[in-house]
Formats: sequence, C-alpha cells, structure tokens
Amino acid sequence: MEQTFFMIKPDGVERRLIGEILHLIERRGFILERLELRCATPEILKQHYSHLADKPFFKDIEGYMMSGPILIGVISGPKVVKSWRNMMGATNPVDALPGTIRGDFAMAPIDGNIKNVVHGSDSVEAAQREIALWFGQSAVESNR
Ligand code: IDP
Ligand code: MG
Repeated sequence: MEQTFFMIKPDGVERRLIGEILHLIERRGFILERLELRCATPEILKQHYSHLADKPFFKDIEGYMMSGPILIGVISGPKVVKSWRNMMGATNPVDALPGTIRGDFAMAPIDGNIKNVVHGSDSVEAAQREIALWFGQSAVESNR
C-alpha cells in the first residue's frame, strides 16, 4: 500500500466537479484518508511548487491556485502514486488523452494559464513531502 497527495484545483471546485472526481477515486478502489476544503496561501504554494518558484509563470500559477478554494486530500492504495497520475492525464490539457480527468474535464488554455483541474504527487518521496506540508507530518502513513 502507498499514499499520495491530491488536489481538486480552484477550477474543478468552481465547476462543481468534486463529486465526479471523488467518484472516480472510489470506483478505482482507493481509500480516502484525508479530505479538506482549503484556501492556498503564497507561502504554502512556494513550498508545494518549489520546482517552479523561479519560473516566469509562477505568478500565474499563484493567481490560479488562489482564485478560489481547493479540495486537498490523501488517498491510499496499491501503486496509488502512479495510478492517480495515470488517471489525471498529461499536465497540459491539450496533450491529455480522453478518458483521463484532465483529458475529459480540463479546458484548453486560453490565456497561457494551464488550468488542469487536479494535482497528484509525482513520486513516493514527493507524496510524503506534500502530505507533510499540507496535513502535517503525523498524516504521513499515520494509519498503518
Ligand atoms: P503536474 O501538475 O502535471 O505535476 P508540473 O510540471 O509539476 O505538472 O506543474 C505544476 C502545475 O503548474 C501544472 O499542473 C500547471 O497548473 C502549472 N504549470 C506548469 N507548467 C506551466 C506553464 O508552462 N505555464 C503555466 N502553468 C504551468
Ligand atoms: Mg507536479
């Protein structure tokens, strides 16, 4: 068993996609360990997206991620990190295959801002770091 950190980003919450996305997670057999509606802050986004903090478009990411509430959560299951990334689809909705969450729900970028509905950690190490960042160290593998 493995844990990953996921988000439904502000566009997903605003477009009332929470129910549909949680349904996909449950249908896949993953276990919901944590779930919370939250507003992101510049401080937490700088840490969460530290690999992008010096990019010219980081201000756009901040604006996007703070444009409304986000749903954050922890899910667990066999190979859940890779499995959830597969369910999400490619970063840019233009490249995301139909059948993936981004391929089916994300809008094509219009103003250069990539609004892609969901987030998922890209490795087991990133998952542990992100779970600790958003929910505290005690949430990392807290129930096994
Ligand atoms: P990921 O979300 O598929 O893991 P990352 O490369 O980690 O992709 O980027 C994190 C997020 O930052 C993306 O989901 C997207 O919202 C935003 N982003 C990434 N690259 C760009 C870009 O070139 N322009 C605008 N936003 C971007
Ligand atoms: Mg990423």
